[in-house]
Amino acid sequence: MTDFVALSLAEARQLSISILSGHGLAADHVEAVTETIMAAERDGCASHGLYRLIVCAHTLKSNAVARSAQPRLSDIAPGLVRVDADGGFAPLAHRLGLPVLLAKARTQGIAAMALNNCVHFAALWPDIEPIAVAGLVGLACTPSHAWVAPSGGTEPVFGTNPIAFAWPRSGHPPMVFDFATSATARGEIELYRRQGRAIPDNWAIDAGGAATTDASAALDGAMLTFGGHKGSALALMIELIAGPLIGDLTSLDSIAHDGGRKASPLGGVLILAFDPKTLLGDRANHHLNRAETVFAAITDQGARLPSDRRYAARRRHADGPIMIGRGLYDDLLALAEI
Ligand code: NDP
Ligand code: PYC
Repeated sequence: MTDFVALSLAEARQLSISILSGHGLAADHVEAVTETIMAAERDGCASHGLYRLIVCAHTLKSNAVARSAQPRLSDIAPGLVRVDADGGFAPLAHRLGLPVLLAKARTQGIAAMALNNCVHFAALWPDIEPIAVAGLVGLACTPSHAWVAPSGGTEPVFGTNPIAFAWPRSGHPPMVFDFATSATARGEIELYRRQGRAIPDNWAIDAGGAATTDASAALDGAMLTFGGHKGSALALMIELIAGPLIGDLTSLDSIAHDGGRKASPLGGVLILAFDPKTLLGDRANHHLNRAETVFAAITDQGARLPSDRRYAARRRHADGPIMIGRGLYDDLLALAEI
């Protein structure tokens, strides 16, 4: 049975700050990365919560991220903003660009932000939930490293390429979904490996191309897309629109750039924002309310909306501790003492 350690959010935050600062990350990045990791831990996203500190520390030790990167914003068109992250972790670049993206979407109805040259180690929903909190609709995607075989193939081409979507709701937190286009996130398989657990046999193939339930063999082989050719096509789209379309790396480019260091991926993120008020004028609220009919038709039959589990975890952690496995806690303490 796993032994758990209870941490307050303040203790967990301090652990993150100690680890990231101790690995030489500049203070403004430490703060932004910590906020992203804490949001995931608070919302019960284990693969991208405190566990990510191990990944970020490894990325820092591998010199695969710029420790003092200075993101630069370019206002390239009425509906387009670009932020060059300068090879740093993505959250600070996102923070710089988000207000400009929102302002552009409000005047143009639709706007896009390209985050370029960034190390994206995180869950994607924190990038777009604030768009829906501001009353707009958000969509984001990013390639990663070539770990995933296309449907019908056996060699990795795609990243785990997440896609996230956020919809504003009156009187409720936004409806947000966010998932990898692989059968699961790579971080999830890494957690199975840490816990010595077998993975489902439809997540990955081993290096010889055979289905495997061994997490290590899966990580050394090729992950599979979700939904066969459908997930494969979505993964391909993400390679294209958050890679070449915004002048950034594909997952094949990113893993080649990594050169075996096994650090977090380098590349771009494409974020779109739509403003219902600009698109629909006085009819915006009427049409947004029509979405509520769809949500009710889902929940009234006992199904749940994406993000409901996350918000429940957020409420639980508002006045209670987070629980992390003893093994992870010990590994994090060791990293904090470096
Ligand atoms: P999952 O397969 O667990 O899917 C998660 C999404 O599906 C969430 O929006 C979740 O909502 C929703 N969901 C799950 N079960 C249900 C259900 N029964 N009914 C309705 N909705 C449901 O996630 P993945 O393993 O694919 O991805 C995990 C994370 O990894 C994501 O946050 C993703 O961004 C991140 N990632 C990041 C990458 C990067 O390059 N930066 C690469 C790949 C993944 P809820 O949260 O409420 O459960
Ligand atoms: O879990 O697949 C993943 C992932 C890649 C980059 C960040 N997370």
